[in-house]
Amino acid sequence: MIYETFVSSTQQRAYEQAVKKYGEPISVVRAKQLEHQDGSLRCEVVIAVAKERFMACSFGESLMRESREEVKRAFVARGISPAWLEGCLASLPPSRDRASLLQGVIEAMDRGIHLYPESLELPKVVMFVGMTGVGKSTALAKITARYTQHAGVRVALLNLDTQKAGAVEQLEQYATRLRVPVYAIDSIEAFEKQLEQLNTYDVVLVDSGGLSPYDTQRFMEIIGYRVALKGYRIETHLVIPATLKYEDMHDMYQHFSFLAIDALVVTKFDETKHFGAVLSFVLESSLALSYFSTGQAIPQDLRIADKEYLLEVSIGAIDEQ
Ligand SMILES: Nc1nc2c(ncn2[C@@H]2O[C@H](COP(=O)(O)OP(=O)(O)O)[C@@H](O)[C@H]2O)c(=O)[nH]1
Ligand SMILES: [Mg+2]
Repeated sequence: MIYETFVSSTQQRAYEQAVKKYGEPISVVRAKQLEHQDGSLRCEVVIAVAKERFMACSFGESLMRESREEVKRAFVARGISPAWLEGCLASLPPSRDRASLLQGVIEAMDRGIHLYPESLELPKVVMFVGMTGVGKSTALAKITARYTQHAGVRVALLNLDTQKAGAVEQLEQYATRLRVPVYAIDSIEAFEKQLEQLNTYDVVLVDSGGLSPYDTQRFMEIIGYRVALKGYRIETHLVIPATLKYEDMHDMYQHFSFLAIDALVVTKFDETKHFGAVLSFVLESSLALSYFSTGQAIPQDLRIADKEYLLEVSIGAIDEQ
């Protein structure tokens, strides 16, 4: 047994302090009231508690806080957003056990990553948007190769990137290799006309680079309308490289926020070793992942997005330290 003294100006208050710390029932051993020279009261309540209860209530809180901080630091060191971690740790049942906190965070990450399954509901228009140089055309070529593997699926490419030097030739080269037609489109009118002519195609992949946001917006409205009229589904994928800073990923998303983004393609997995920014962005934006690009080679350097891979590269071996 441990004897602990609570002091306050009234006995009631001293007793309440003890209850606040230990909860009820409490075994009071002694209560004493002393009067100071200035007339104020000093009231003492002495209680008896079992040693385990004393340790748990005296040090449990600070141990829990310490474990939580330690787990948070481990993830922050891997570039995971502190704000996301705060929210996540606050939602977990309090624990002093570091391993169970780590496990809790990893499970929350697993639940927080959403996937966008590749659909063969045809016909459809698949549109890739993103800033210049992020890897849209390369990823589009790889995905074109995937669709052409399905017997009887007719695939065509539309290239709206007529501004970036060499972009038309680049896509033409890919298209020749993949044996699909490609059309360079320089206006919304040309797009409408071309889509009309492609009405026997099942998958029309659109490389949208080079358009200003305003044009993209107008363009999307028109294809939304046209495509729906023809019974096409539309998928809009935002393309972001894993090499970007977290804030830049948010800015890019913001830049294209006028579009209804269905999915996120993450490129350049091979160009960094730090994936905390991507993982944080995925968790905070809740965007569903469709593909990962892991290199320049077409078509092989492509993965269907999967949670295990993203978690492995971003926080692998975090529990072995
Ligand atoms: N290392 C690496 N390079 C990539 C990847 N994806 C694209 N690139 C390269 O990045 C550059 C820009 O790609 P591109 O597809 O033309 O970008 P776009 O302007 O968005 O269409 C090219 O040199 C690509 O080969 C990737 O996953 N890994
Ligand atoms: Mg391009």
